Amino acid sequence: MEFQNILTQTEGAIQTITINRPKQLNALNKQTIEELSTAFKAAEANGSVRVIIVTGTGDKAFVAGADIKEFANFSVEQGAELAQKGQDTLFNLVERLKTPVIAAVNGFALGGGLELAMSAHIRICSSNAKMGLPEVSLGVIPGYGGTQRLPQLIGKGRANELVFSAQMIDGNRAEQIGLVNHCVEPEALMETANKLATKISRNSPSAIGFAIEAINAGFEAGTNGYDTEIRSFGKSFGTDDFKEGTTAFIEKRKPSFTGK
Ligand code: DAK
Repeated sequence: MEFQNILTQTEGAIQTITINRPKQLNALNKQTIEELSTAFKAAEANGSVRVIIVTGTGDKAFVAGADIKEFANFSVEQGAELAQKGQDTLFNLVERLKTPVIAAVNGFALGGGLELAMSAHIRICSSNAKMGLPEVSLGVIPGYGGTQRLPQLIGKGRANELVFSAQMIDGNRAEQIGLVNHCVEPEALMETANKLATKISRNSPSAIGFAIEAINAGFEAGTNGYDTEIRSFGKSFGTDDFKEGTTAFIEKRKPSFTGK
């Protein structure tokens, strides 16, 4: 697949998607959002990709936000329409993928950049990361799910403070408050993400997909997460992965999962 603003690289079961607009600090313009959407869908459809890592080119920025030059002249209608479209095309899509996504946050993750990282299932950042939702300093609010996912991750009070103050926090603070799972030195970022991805890739893809569905269900209005868990738990008994996992245990060998 030909992309202009992103790079994809697959090694074994791990696909790395790199946002590649370094001159604009990897800001998300419309085309980049569309390319990311296409790449994530393709990775999910590719049965051999078991974990996706998303990161940004260089060590200065993961993503410095939505492309300010592009949305500066939007009207009320365009704003709402594009927020809906963006959430469907990329941010909700990522959160709902059955293939786990790890965001490897190198440098600035601001606005739409942090919102993308928060849509991922797991976040690892480098100690030089700078994260925040500065939208209110531009006269808008976070429009790609930030007002919902930030309080889910760090609690309402802390989210209120970050959003209202538009302040940035560094990687260590982000780890302290649970915004990221791990904060590591910049040179260890990709290695740490890859190690975790490798660990995840050895487990049952179908069970991980069911787990993502059940965990997400608990955060969806009008959905009972416990009911989803019961249904998905039942479904997992019908998979080849379940047969393989239990047989391998009994035979005292490592399982070889197919994801079916
Ligand atoms: N958009 C476009 N270009 C950006 C950018 C951005 N978000 N961030 C940086 N750049 C560009 C700069 O304009 C500059 O380009 P040139 O002037 O050289 O052509 C280049 O990247 C390098 O940036 P700086 O020269 O500013 O680099 P510094 O090291 O001095 O500063 C910085 C780094 C990250 C502190 C600074 O660049 C900065 O404050 N950037 C903006 C951060 C920000 O406010 N991001 C936007 C957050 S709001 C929507 C839904 C959601 C959203 C919008 C619309 N709809 C549904 C419509 C979300 C909005 C946001 O993300």
